[in-house]
Amino acid sequence: MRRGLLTAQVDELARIALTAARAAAAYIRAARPAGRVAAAQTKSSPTDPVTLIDQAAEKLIRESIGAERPHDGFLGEEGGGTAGSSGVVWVVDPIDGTVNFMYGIGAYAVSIGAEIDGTVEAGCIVNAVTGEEYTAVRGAGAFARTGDGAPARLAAQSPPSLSHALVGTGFNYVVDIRLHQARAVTALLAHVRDIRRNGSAALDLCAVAEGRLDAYVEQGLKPWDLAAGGLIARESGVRLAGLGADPDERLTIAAPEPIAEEFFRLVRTCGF
Ligand code: LIP
Repeated sequence: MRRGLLTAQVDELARIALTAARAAAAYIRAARPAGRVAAAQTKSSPTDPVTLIDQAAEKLIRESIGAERPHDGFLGEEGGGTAGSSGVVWVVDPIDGTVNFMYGIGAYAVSIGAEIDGTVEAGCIVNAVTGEEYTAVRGAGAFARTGDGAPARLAAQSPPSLSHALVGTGFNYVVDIRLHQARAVTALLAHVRDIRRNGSAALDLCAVAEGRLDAYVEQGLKPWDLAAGGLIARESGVRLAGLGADPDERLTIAAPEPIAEEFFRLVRTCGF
């Protein structure tokens, strides 16, 4: 239940998020040099990078949102958490797909979610390479916009059967966890069409929402990986779960009906 916020106020949060995400995506495009981008530092492992552009993009987002909503909380992948007093918390990944960004692989995005009392009420993801925009407000649907076109409503598509499902996934930056995940994905592969490891959880969830993937499974997602993409997927008709009812860092699984329940059962038996 939204804390006394009217629909118009949540729509305003969605507008603020998209304005900040567009500005950050434009900055990322302009700031990225040719060739490979160096890591400024690493986090969970030597292969978990942060670039100066990640950090600058998050600062830009924080300032853009803060200028309009100075009393909100903020949780960013690079800068950590800042408490607010309004009940609204912005959950931000300035570049989801940082390794893709470093290598110049065209799949990295700005992801911004607006959370109220622990529930994401509005969110947007902007592909920083193509400019594609994915937006959603809880209960009002999910939309995709390319170029100057009008936003088109997203309705997830289901494959004819689980054996025809193209499944997105990702692997952890910590090698022991990655090896465990590789064994689980090997077991999964025997039952689905194929997997795709695109390198951005946010864009993978958008891909399920728009039918470019049939399902998604990943472990280790942080709140900023999942906030906006989880809302966009749900609002397109995709079901999400974890080992239990809700997706979390332990496990995030996503698929549309009618394959969702069968896919969830399969994932939970493959050893994730
Ligand atoms: C990434 C995720 C991706 C996952 C990577 C990493 P980052 O986020 O979007 O799906 O497999 O390990 O967590 O680090 O680029 O913001």
